[in-house]
Amino acid sequence: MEDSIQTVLLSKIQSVDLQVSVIGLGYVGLPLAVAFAEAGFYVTGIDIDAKKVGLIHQSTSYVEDIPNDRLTPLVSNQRLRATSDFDVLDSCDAVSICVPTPLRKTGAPDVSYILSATDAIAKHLHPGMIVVLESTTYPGTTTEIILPHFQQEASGLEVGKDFFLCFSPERVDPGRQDWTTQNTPKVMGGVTSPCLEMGKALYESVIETVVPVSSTEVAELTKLVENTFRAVNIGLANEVLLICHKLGLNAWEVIEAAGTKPFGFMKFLPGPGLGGHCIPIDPQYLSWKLRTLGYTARFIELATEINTDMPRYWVHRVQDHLNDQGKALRGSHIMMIGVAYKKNVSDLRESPALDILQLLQKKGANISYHDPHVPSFELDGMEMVSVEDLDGTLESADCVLITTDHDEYDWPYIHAKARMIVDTRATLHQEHDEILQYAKERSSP
Ligand code: SAJ
Repeated sequence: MEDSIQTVLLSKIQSVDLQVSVIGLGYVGLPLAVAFAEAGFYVTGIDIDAKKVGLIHQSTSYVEDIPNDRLTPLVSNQRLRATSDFDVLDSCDAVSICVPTPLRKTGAPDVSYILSATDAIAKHLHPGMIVVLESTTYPGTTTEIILPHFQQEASGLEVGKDFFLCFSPERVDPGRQDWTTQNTPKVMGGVTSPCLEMGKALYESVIETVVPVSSTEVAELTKLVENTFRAVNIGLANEVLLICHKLGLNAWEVIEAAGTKPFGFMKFLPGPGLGGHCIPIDPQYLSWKLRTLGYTARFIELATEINTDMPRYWVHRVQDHLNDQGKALRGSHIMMIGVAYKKNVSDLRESPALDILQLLQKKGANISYHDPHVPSFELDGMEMVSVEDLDGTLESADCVLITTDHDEYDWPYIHAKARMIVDTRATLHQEHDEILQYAKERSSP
């Protein structure tokens, strides 16, 4: 009797004789493609951006987590290739979708990239194919959007028998060295049990721990709960800052002291607001889905309100500091240290520093910035370039506003040089072990 499709697939996975494809070669897709290639699979990365395709062929990485020397051997021995041509899917056994899932201007999910990838795959869907969606999205996307499209375009194929469809959320934390694609546990849900079995077998050949769950909806919601947890707790940390401002206390000291509790507390710190293309966005996917079901996710709405308003809070702090010195914000020179959305990355997406910059400009301030990771950027038609002379600008600025605490900076030096500092990251605040040590010294008889 002819081997079943599942048996053939499992043996191809075990013998690392599978043609794997990854659609979307960004900060999630490229590391995943590299991980599959390093595990010995033949990987074809597909991206509509010809520039990315070209750079990969030159073994030139554009993703901070993947150095060029990890690409070179894979490209030269043809384990990893890249293309913009979706026809390669005809010869692929597995395809992972790692495309962006932004928000529309209305605040509703923009799943257009998932739809394009789904449409492209549907045209090449064939027996023995494993399809895994990794892009963060609302519960129901896999079974309500992808599956019906496949059933419509490839009606002769049965899910769980001829092809296998899963959801497995990405958990990449850009810039992180300790947790990588290979060693970060990966949640996996399948449309059917055979789907889960196939998806799990494929990913276990590359990722140390695959966590099976009972459905794609559970996997989709798991990711949103992870990031909503962060957004809500960052919102609480920001509200602690507002509370401490009212009480005349240092929020970082309070939170670091709370962080000395060895159980039952998880430290989050106040900041300039919520940046990145995940934490500010993903909870909106969940609250949008819940609104369609007539439910308001109040924690998400409240956290969004607090986090979104932080840039305005910090502009008022700059205004108050200048005012204390008899200076108006209008006409003052503000030097911003760091514009990326978080330390040690170059990503500007949703960066609160840009919101602060625009608010300050609207009030007539003259802005310059320095960021070693962002040599220049364009914002609403305005080109800005990182200043060359950091020292000189520190001394001449009416106020130095610290918005991104990159590790490269010598913070005591910057605090000493500046005439006035507003520090959204409390770059000189004591870490909790120092507070612990201080507490021990104070309490010793
Ligand atoms: N932030 C604070 N206070 C905090 C922590 C973060 O204000 O205590 C701010 C950051 O400055 C940044 C934003 O929140 O603007 C998001 O920070 P983040 O550390 O969550 O960074 P992301 O969005 O690059 O990465 C997150 C992952 N982060 C961590 O696990 C630490 C993780 O939640 C997801 O794997 C990833 O998004 C994703 O792709 O979903």
